[in-house]
Amino acid sequence: MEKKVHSANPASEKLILLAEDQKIDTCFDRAAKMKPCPIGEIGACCKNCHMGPCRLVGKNAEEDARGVCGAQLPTVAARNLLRMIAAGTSAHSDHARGMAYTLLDVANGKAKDFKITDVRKLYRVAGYLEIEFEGRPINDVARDVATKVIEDFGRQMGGEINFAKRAPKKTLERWRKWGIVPRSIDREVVESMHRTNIGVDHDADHLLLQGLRTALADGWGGCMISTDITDILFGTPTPVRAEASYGIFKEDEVNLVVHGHEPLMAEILVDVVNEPEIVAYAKTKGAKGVNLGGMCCTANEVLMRHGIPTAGGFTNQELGIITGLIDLMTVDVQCIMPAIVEIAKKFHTKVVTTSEKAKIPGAQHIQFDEHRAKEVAREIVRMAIDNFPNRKAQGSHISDKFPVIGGFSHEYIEYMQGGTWRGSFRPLNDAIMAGRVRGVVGLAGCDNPRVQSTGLHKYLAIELIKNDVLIVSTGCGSAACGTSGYLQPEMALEHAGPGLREVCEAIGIPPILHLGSCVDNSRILTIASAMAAEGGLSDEIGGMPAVGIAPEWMSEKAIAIGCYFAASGVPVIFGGNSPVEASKEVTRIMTEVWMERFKGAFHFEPDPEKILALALDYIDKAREGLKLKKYEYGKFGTEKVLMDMAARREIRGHAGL
Ligand code: NFS
Repeated sequence: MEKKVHSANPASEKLILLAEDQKIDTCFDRAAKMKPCPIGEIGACCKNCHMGPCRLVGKNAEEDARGVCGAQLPTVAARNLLRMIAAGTSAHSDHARGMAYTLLDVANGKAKDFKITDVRKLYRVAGYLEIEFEGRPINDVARDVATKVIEDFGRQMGGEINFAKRAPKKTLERWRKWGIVPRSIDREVVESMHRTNIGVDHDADHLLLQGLRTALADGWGGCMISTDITDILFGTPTPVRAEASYGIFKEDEVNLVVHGHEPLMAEILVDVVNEPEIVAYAKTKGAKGVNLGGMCCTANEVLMRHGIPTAGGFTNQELGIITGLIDLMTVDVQCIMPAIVEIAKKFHTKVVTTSEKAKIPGAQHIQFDEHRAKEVAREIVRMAIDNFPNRKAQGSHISDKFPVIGGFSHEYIEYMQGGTWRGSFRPLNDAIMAGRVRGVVGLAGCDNPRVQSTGLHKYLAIELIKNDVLIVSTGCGSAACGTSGYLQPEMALEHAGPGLREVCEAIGIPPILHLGSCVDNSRILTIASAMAAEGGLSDEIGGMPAVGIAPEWMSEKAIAIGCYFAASGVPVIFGGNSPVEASKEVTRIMTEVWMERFKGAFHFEPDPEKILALALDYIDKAREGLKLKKYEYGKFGTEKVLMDMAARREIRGHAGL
């Protein structure tokens, strides 16, 4: 029998085999041993009260099966999904709340180690919020911005979240028509938990509409607030060189890894690791310095702004430790496997939890506090340095790594298409209209040990760009592309179809644009809104030749993201089995009914080839709906999207392409 390949990343596979040899348990072993519960997996298990858990199974379950209270499958599957959306929304949004509080502290002079880095972005956001900024002190504007977005968490008496009006007018009108404009983030999460309590809301469609309202509070609330404030505090990303995969760890330096999601401490560490006293201290322990690396979405945050290298996404966290080269790993919140503590014990690695919200038995806890950020960061770096001499000649010092170009904020993509004053989405819209670019896909979400990890991302990334589809990627989608070498513009251009390649070379962008962390999926919403405003395509997000794909999703956050894209008008395709498969009615609502109402849909499809076919079909149908030129490989109109040579050279030089 052919041996199962666990990961599409050869470096990961080497580490998995090494772990097997040394009897080190990883998520890949656990995924093989722990089969998913077949009832819970398809959404047919209700455990919302203690008369159950009730299993709604059997022949004709949709019609016949009932829980003790009488709940039927559509209710149960819809409630389960709504709880996933609420959990995902709360995660992103709690992260955003921390960012908003930090901005307020900075404005009030209470977080002295942070500053407002991007005043232009502050003004842009102030503009969205209708806050006066001309001629006012920066801190006053920042205070007003922070205060106004903080209202979005707890507004009580109806109303709408502030950034809903950043959506195209027609999109917003659809939301209003169906009553899904979020009132406030916390309120939607609380109401979702209330409605799914025993004996409250039993109408699947009604529950799912609340799901969309909650998801919109995530996308146009939590995620967008987080992206914007992170840009204000730490700078809006511009193209930057970095590296990806395990080869980023250095033999002769202290390797400190930041893992999790919140960028606050990681940003401070970027400065602290290069302080002369720190470097001198590292030398006293025999290291040349301190090498900062990232994991998961914290990695994406600091890669986008500083070129800090990434060891990869979700499934790389245990494997990174097995290299034996990580002296200390800090973790804050989300997507952190508690198993890393067990693996770390087999090596010399120290795991340090830093969030007041998250502790792991066996890990050391050092509370991060933004009011004394540098002090805490220095304590952690010194701890990493002190651990360097304990490194053993153990583990597998893998040297594979790939160059990466990241840092594509929506502002920069706009700038690339016409410069500071003429920035627009005209060239991209024109290229889509002419059929050079067939459409756009957002490739996002987790990587997953239940499939050949990162393999689905890799397959889809290459096939899509071959088919002239521009990819915007985030989170572990970006990590999967980065650790495969696909975020090197030359490599991606080599695979891209002729139309896409021509456009990318003309504008000076690669075919796969790394947009940032998972909360930065909000940048895709902003890009889609800008494309609608630009004209020539759809005048709302719905109807665009655009699709969202999360082929290896596993997190509840991914479900919230999928739903906010669907509600915004984007057809979404997730890999793996459907968590609502038990109910045909719920599946119908999420595909057909949402398409009619919002021009978005949510599919689950485990077969990657079918995901590709479905995505291309959606794109082609959208092109047809917009009466655009039929896409034909290698054949496109003669419209020029090109700028003059000087402009091209300037932009490409800036991007380092
Ligand atoms: Ni988003 Fe998936 Fe986690 Fe980031 Fe990665 S697993 S849902 S991409 S690190 S949040």
